[in-house]
Amino acid sequence: MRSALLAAFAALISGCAGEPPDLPPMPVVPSPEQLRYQEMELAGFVHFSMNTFTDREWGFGDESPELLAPEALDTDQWARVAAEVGMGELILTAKHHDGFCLWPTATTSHSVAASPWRGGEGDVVAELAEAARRHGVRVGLYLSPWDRSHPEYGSPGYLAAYREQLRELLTGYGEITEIWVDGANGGTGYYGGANEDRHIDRRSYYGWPETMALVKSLQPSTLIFSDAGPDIRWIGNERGFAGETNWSTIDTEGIVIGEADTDYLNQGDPAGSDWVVPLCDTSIRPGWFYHPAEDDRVKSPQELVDLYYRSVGRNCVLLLNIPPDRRGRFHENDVQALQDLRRILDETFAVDLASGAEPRASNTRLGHRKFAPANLVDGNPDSYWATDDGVTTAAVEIFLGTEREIDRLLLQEPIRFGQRIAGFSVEARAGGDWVAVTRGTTVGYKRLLRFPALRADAVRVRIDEALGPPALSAVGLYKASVLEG
Ligand code: FUL
Repeated sequence: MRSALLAAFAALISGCAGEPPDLPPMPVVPSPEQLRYQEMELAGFVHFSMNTFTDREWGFGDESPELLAPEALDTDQWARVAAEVGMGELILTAKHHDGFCLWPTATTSHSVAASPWRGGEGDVVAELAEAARRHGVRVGLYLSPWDRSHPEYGSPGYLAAYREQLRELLTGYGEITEIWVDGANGGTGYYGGANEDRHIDRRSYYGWPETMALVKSLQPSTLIFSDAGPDIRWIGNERGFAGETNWSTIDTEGIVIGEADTDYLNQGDPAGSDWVVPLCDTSIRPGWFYHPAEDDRVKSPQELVDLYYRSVGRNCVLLLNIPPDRRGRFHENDVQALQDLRRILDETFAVDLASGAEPRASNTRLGHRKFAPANLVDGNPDSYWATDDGVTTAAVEIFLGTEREIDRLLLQEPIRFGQRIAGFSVEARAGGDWVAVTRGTTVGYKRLLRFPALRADAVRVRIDEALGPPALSAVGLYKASVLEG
């Protein structure tokens, strides 16, 4: 009875006072699927196909299906390792440039159905999809537009086959969260025995608007990756890092897949009219496919951690390629490096020294607790601090109560309302004096900054420039694991 009365009273108060509306969104914001994708942070790329067995990076298209002979394909190991490392999705090369299809397609005889592997009954896409779902990992597929095996590549007949391949993949394997459209295109190839050089007009040949509409009609929530989005964009290099300035917005109109301005993709565009999640792709080894000679050239855990800061820590998702070997398993060296990466990140980010600290802000929207700086350190990703309309510079201060050693700073914007911050600087109070620590431009979903360790009892983040009233959902302070090196 008493609690019912209290609840009624609380309802009355909040009805009178009125919870203020959320921060008005910027004109361009992410879709719920894009938000979910960005929050995933880490995904795994799986380059596995004919090239695994021929020791090549780009097959010509004349490889015999008999060459596909994994001794012990273990997609369960791929998915288990991905889940342990914190990857939310695995993207498989269902078809690379050589045209060999890892599923029994009706569009070409150049597929697993023509291979003696599993007696011609094999289906790598199905095996991966089942394993990934067992481990709570989502499934994306890479389907190369360039096809060096197909006799009709370059004419409309191939385009029909390519679309049919998409239809098979998006109707036969459950939920596919991403379709990956690569930019490499045209040139020499087998092309059904023609053995010639074929070039297509990248602007028109694939009829991308219709092809992408087909994907969406088959699975509306599938996200499409390409140089030009529409949902996820290439970061402009294959070394896996974003610009220090990185806007999630770009103008996709006019971008031709395979001919994009890589600097534009690397940094994004504050005036862009499309929200396109930036994705950093790179391989854990020099090549995308497995080569025995690269077993000792796996990136070190420290190199991977550095990549994490330069991708996830710069408002990107990191898509890290782990090429299965000829057994059909991730190699032990790769698995070790991934496990060490996870361990180091867990150690560095285990203790947020800002958690529960006392924050202050130069301005709080409407002076209301809904936008209070306490939201920066409450561990709740949905709560946020924001300023009043018309305010584009502000400062937040975090008082730790006692001096702590720090060398990492995390900032996050509540990007469901858009991306706003364009410039910020950071100071720390060390021995009673405020000293400059670091500065940056964009924040976005997540910004991580590294700086030499110092002892401080307070940190100030000044927002020096923003496209609208600035907002932050988190400020975190950490001392890096000694294993970061
Ligand atoms: C490139 C391709 O040519 C490589 O083989 C690889 O698949 C990489 C992810 O994209 O453009």
